[in-house]
Amino acid sequence: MADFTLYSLIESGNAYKPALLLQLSGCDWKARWVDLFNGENKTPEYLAINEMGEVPVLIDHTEDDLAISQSGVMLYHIAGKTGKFGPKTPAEEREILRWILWDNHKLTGYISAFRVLNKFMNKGDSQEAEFIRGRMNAALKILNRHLETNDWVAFDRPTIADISLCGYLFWPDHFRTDWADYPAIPEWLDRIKSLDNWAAPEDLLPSGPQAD
Ligand SMILES: N[C@@H](CCC(=O)N[C@@H](CS)C(=O)NCC(=O)O)C(=O)O
Repeated sequence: MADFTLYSLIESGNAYKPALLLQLSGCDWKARWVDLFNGENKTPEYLAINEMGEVPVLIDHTEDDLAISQSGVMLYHIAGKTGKFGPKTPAEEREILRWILWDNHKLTGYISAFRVLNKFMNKGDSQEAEFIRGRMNAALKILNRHLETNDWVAFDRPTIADISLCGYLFWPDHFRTDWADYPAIPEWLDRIKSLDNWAAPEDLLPSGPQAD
C-alpha cells in the first residue's frame, strides 16, 4: 500500500498543491478521484472523512490512516515528515504560514471563485464575476510585485509557500489572465517547473475513477 492517498480531481488546484509536494518530495502516494461535480463530497461517507465537504483530503497510511483536510495543513504535514520544502525555524514557520494564509484567502480564494464562474458556469461576464475578478487582479498584482525582487516567495529557496501559491497558476486561461500583465509571475512559474520531478496538474490528478 502507498504511504498516502490523496482524495482529488483534475479540476482542483487546491488538490494540485499537496499532489505537487508529494511528487517533488518523491513520496509514495496514490490519488483517489472524487466525483465533486455530482456531489460526492457532500455524501455522509465523504463528510465522515472531511466534515467541511471539501477536496482535497490526504490520508496518511503511516499514521493509522490519519485524515487531513485543508491543503495548507497537508503541506505542513508532508514537509514535516520529509524534511523537504518546509520551515527550518519558528520565524520561517511564521513567514511561510503568512503566505499560505494569504494564498487561501486572497489569491487562490478569488482565483478559484472567478474560475468557477468563468469556466464551469458560463458567468464570467456577470456582475458578481467582475467584482471577484477585481479582487483576484489585486492579489495577482501583489504577488507579481513581491516576485520582482524575490526568486522565491519566502527566503532564497523553494518552500511550501511557493507550492501553495502556484496551485491554480498553470491555468491562466481558466481565469482570463494574460501573464504579460504580471511578468514576474511566469518567470517564477518557470523556476518551479525546473525543480526536479516537477509535473503538471494533468499528470498528477485523476479525471475519473481508477483501478486500485
Ligand atoms: N482552503 C481549502 C479549499 C478547498 C476547496 O475549496 N476545495 C474545493 C475544490 S478545489 C471544494 O471542495 N469545493 C466544493 C465545496 O466547497 O463544497 C484547501 O486549501 O484545501
